[in-house]
Amino acid sequence: MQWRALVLGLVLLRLGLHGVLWLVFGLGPSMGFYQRFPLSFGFQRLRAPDGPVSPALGSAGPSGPSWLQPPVPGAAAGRRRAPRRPGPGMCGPAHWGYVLGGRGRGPDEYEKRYSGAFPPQLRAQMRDLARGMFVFGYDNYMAHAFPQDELNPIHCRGRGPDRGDPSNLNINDVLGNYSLTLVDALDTLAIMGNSSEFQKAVKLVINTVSFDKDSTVQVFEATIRVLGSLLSAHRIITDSKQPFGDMTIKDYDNELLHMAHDLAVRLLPAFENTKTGIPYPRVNLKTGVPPDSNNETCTAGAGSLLVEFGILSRLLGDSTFEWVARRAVKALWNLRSNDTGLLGNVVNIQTGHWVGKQSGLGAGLDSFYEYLLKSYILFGEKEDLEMFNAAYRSIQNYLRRGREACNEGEGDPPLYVNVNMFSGQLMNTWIDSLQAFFPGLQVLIGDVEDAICLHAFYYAIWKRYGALPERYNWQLQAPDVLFYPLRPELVESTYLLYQATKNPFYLHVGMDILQSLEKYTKVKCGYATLHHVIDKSKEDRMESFFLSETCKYLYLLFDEENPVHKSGTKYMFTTEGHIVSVDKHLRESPWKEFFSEDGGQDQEGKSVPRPKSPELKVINSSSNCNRVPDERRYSLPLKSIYMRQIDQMVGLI
Ligand code: DMJ
Repeated sequence: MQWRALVLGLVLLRLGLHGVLWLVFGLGPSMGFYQRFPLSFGFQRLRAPDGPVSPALGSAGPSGPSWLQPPVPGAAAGRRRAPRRPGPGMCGPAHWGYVLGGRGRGPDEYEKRYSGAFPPQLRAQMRDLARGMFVFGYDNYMAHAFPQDELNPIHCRGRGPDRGDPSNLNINDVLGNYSLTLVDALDTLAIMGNSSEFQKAVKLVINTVSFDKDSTVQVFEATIRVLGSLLSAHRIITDSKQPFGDMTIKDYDNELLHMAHDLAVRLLPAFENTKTGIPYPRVNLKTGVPPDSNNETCTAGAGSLLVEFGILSRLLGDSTFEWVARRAVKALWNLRSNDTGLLGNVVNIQTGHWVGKQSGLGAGLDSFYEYLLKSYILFGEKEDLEMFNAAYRSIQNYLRRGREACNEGEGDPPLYVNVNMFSGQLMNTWIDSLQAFFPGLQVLIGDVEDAICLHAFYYAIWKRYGALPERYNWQLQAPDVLFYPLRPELVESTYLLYQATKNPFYLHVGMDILQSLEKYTKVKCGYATLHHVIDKSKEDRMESFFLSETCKYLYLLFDEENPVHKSGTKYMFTTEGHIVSVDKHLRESPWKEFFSEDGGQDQEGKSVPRPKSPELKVINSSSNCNRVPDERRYSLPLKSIYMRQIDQMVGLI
């Protein structure tokens, strides 16, 4: 009989508790005890102080985040107006602070952690840590890997193209047997003020690197990592002001520019025999486009060549390179959806048919957007800006989900999702780590508010794993693809946001990133790719962008006095992080009238012949642009309740 008494007691207790909850919280019996207990105060629909139910933080709500829903028509246009203030009927930040377990009066944990000053000694310490990181990777590459392309940092060996397996594109697209890591690292040496090593490295490149190689590489990778670096180093050497110290090379005879020219000529076959003008994705540096070449290319790969090709053309006075790169951009642009204005991520270069209809900001499209804006900044061609502005509008209309303003209002924080380019409908629920570059681009166009929010989302993911997983599923709050190959994108955005806001928050972010790189990726001879961001197992690979971008942006973040910010020259970063000064000479294009308005085809769809190449002619650079200092200060760039919200949405707290 004892067990019956026990059961009866439990039933009575449950009914009693149910009754108390019903009375105290006004929960109707129909909601069901088991359904609603334990009560989730933070993530269901909240009751606003004055009555009506307001949609609040939706991430753990029954239907998931509001990012699953299509954007409200016209919301993007509204976002460009002044941020909305919470009205009387809205669930304002103060209320959320309470609901989310705000820590009462006084500064909460976010304010305590991030709002304090970042002492100059600590900044210097972090700058030295970033420099040490670069030096450790670079010295080990030189000791164990040079003249091969990459360093295997765990086994202290070099790595070149995978000749045994030509289909190993992960390796062969990038490694051309041309001392990639050394070439890619050149301007980082200059930015860090290491003139002796810069001079030594340039001479090594001139004396030992050749592009006459039987290597089939991706046109995009060879362009951004090698061509871009050669051009950047050439400009540093020939800059009459020498802001980084003495980076001149005795008897320099434009060798790096000649090498850039040689490489670009070897890439040109990719632009031939294509019906659309969109280039083949790969070429063999000796023999041109391989006979079995793939006709499909990603949009970013084909459409982000204009910065490097344009600089080369303008330095040489030879329109060829800019012409083919611009023709590719326009051909892609003309294939955008009539309805949404969006582009897909993979296209057939002969038919112009979209093979990949996903439109997003990450892999396959990222640098396409970046180079529309950066080409305009560098060359001043209005059509580039017009394309960028139109693309940005479509992105806001179809990709952006979440609340209207970053730092005001209610609902989920803004996030940019992947959609079908024709319908604008959500295609999946992941974002990738490449997309973390986008806040940096938003800084360049002055959309700092939105940049702050998106950056905070990526930083929250970083805090959770000590790295960025290649793909993160925001619905499952878990990584979809687990590796982290030392990518720079989050650091890049952190650096640019720091430059725009001067808010010490971004120094804290940089310190966090530096420390986790040291902790999780440092190995015997360098820094290793994380194979798995959760168990922190590693792969024996250090990609060249670790030295050319990740270390560079970290160093610049903490090096307040660096000539990149202080010299009076305006610098722009290529997509591989190479600096180019924004120079009036690059804005002169004597061949403009030769360019076809609609891309590289005539009425019958035949390729328009390229203009002839004049003789090699060097236009020296000197800049006269002045930086406008940005004096804005914030207490926290993103209000702490929103930081907490984001941390909760990635399952961090
Ligand atoms: C770099 O090679 C470039 O930044 C490129 O645009 C894409 N991302 C890689 C590094 O992640």
